[in-house]
Amino acid sequence: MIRPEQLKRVPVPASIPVSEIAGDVLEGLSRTPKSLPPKLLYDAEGSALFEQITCLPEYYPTRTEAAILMTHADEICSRLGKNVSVGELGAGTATKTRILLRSLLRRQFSVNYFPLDVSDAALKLAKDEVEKELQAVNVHPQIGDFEDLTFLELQARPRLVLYIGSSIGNLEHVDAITLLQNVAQHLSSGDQLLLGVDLVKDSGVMQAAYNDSAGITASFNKNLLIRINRELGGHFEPEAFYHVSFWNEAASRIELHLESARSQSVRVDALDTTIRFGQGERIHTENSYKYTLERLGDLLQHGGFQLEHTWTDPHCWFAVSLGVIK
Ligand code: AVJ
Repeated sequence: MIRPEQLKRVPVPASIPVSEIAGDVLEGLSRTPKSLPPKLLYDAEGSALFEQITCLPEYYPTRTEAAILMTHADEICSRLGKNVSVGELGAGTATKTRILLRSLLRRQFSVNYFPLDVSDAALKLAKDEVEKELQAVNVHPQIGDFEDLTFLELQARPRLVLYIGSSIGNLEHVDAITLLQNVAQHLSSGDQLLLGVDLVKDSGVMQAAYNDSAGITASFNKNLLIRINRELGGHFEPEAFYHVSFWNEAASRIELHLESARSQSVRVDALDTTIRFGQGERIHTENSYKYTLERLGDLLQHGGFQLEHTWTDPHCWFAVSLGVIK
């Protein structure tokens, strides 16, 4: 098992234009039940809090996936095409990616690596860290979201696309399939996808990971209110909301909510509106879908990839799957 402190970490700031969050916030808080898109959780402060989450003793996904990558990096690389170029969706600071790149460089002279992320700052760190350690990797940062994946076509074939870290767990099933189909559309026969997803397991283990005893996940969740206060002139009192997270068995997901401790009205200046909350009323802020191996196979297949191999940890808590375009 890898200790969290063995993984080198750097804070990841992210940014979304203000106008975009105004529309999302107004729409989400006008809805019944109230909800906000999970991407709003990842501003600079939220991304730094998520980096802290990844080091918590209760938060198993990051270190479990890193252990899978470390244990099987050579075998994973042996299943890749000859002389691949590497693209990565939501690369962040590329901490786990370096595990794979190290191993890849034992099989090919150099690697062209195209990390895509919304955060300029994260990409700069990714480029610095990767090029400092691995001189034979040429980093070509791509700033943007998953709407525009044309950069994949700039990559020399054969291509490997990384989508690790279980980020796909934030998406509804249809959206996850649509995203993979989108990726597949920019690829050619023989190109491959390495996908990391969190698996269904004992509900106590999953629930502890999203309700840590240090309260970091609660701060991460409430940071959304602080962000609205800062960027939209909101008047939320974070102490007047509880962090609520639970396992929704029927939907196979962990849900994060913010629950109003009392009935209250909150003014948001930039939206020129006042939002009313009943006592116990919740804002749904994030979903983290957990897969079974069977549903992971279906996801890849419906996304346009043929499953080649899946690697898991000894507890079968997390899975890393390799798929190929036929
Ligand atoms: C970044 C989506 C992979 O779902 O585990 C962690 C987000 N939220 N704790 C996850 C998250 C609260 C995380 N992902």
